[in-house]
Amino acid sequence: AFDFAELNQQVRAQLSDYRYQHCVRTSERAVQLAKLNNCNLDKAQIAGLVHDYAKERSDADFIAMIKQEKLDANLLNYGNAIWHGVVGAYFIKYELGIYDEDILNAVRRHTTGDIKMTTLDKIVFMADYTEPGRDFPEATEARQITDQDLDAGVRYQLEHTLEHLLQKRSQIYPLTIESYNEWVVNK
Ligand code: DGI
Ligand code: FE
Ligand code: FE
Ligand code: FE
Repeated sequence: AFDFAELNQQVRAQLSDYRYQHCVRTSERAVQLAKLNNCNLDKAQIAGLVHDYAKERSDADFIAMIKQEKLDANLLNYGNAIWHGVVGAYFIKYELGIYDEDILNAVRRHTTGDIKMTTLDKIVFMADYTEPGRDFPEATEARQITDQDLDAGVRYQLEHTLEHLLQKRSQIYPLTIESYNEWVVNK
């Protein structure tokens, strides 16, 4: 049987306490959303726990992995905010031995969303944004919307995150824009 307690310890060992606690809350929130949306509870629990596993790795580690896996060279123009999901999935695969592509894809998509998202992708994306430790102004509304309608939650997060990034004049990753166009504009 899969040893969730062992996985917990491996995640804990890689992260500061506050980020580990965020991962635990995201896992619990993902299970809650999986129950509401008829999704596999084990995959939601695991994906929620590991989604930020690589977040405290060095830039050098990410750059080495981008090269090793021959990932899109455009990734090199971004940084930790984008890398920890899309590149982080490879650390999860090789170091934690999680080969389930449903889980790995949910991790890959948890920061930017994607044009097409599975129910598990949406659950991890929204669990990360609405776990009880989130205290930004939109969190309460985001929780209520997400509990009622998972897709509406995805639209809400994509819209508010892009707004936030524009206000900060952050560099926008192309997939972030593509997700926004698909979910917020074309729907
Ligand atoms: O890892 P978390 O903080 O739990 O949450 P996250 O992975 O969803 O988002 C990490 C950060 O990345 C968050 O501050 C929003 C930001 N982000 C999302 N899309 C983009 C982005 N940052 C940049 N620069 N560009 C993006 O397209
Ligand atoms: Fe993250
Ligand atoms: Fe997220
Ligand atoms: Fe997170």
